Amino acid sequence: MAFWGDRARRARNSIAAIILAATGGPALAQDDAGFARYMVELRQQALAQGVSTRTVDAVFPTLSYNPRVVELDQAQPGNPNSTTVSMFAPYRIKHVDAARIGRGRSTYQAQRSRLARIENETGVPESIMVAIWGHETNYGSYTGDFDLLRSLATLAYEGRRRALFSGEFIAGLKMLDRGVTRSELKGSWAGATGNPQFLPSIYLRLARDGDGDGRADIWNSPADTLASIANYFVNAGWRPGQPWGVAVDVPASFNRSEVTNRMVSPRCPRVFERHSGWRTMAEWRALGIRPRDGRWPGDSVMATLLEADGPGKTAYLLTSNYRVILDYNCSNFYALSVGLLADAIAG
Ligand SMILES: [Ca+2]
Repeated sequence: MAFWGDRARRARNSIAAIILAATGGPALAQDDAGFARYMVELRQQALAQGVSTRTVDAVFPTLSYNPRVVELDQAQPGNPNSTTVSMFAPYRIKHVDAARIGRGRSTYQAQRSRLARIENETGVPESIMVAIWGHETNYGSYTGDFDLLRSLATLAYEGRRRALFSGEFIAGLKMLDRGVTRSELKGSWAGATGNPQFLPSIYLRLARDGDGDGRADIWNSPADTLASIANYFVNAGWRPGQPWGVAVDVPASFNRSEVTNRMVSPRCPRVFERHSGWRTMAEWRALGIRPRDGRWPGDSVMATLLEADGPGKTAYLLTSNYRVILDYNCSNFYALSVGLLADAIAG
């Protein structure tokens, strides 16, 4: 099936490339010959950036264009002209469900002493580490089976974000130089690998050895996985002792224009444009915002307001620690779900 499917697709792609070339459109020929030509260039880049000849010689002959990866990349949502604002509630029901909370609690119990030690060392809450693990790979039960280097080489060739993916491809080669095996280098179609779904550059920079055997094994070792997630959070600026945020009620009379955020974030602006400007918790209380479950960070803590399901529904006041979760994956639904799953696991 795959054979015939790929052949048909290659034929279509070639025709599309000819039409595009004839009409003066972008001539991004997505075929095997173009891929092979680009691999010559990428090989030179890898060597120039210090990857060993041994690794380069072992990997390049095995690489081929993966049309499935390009299909998945092009099916990504995120049309910049779209004005649809989705609601959080349906996402929450699907991602913070009883099964994921239950598995999170048993993971928490099973890793208890390890989690406590890492929290002591880093200040990153145990429940947040577990919730990230749960969200990324359902606690390691699904870490992806795409050949990472084939995916990254294909995405680099596709060219939509070539600088990003060629860099990640070369970082993947450096992982092999560090002793990671090719069979371990599996993951999502978009190049994330292991229990915490790190991109190769993140692995090189932030993965940690949590069990003392000298290697950061984010594929098989829970200790290394949790230590690596915590290290990511420390590096992204997690503030110990502060919650990610709290669920709140907003009064009917609330004047939203008073708290509008007029800054445009250079990083994922569509995620941040749904947030209000920053106020202290004391200021939010003075504006009539009330906690839903009694929890309330200190009065001087700064937070933004996010009405993820629109006015009249549960809203959230979000601290700078929420931004750290967004740093891991820049999506409000993702970050809210991680925070809520962490609370459910701890509670
Ligand atoms: Ca280890």
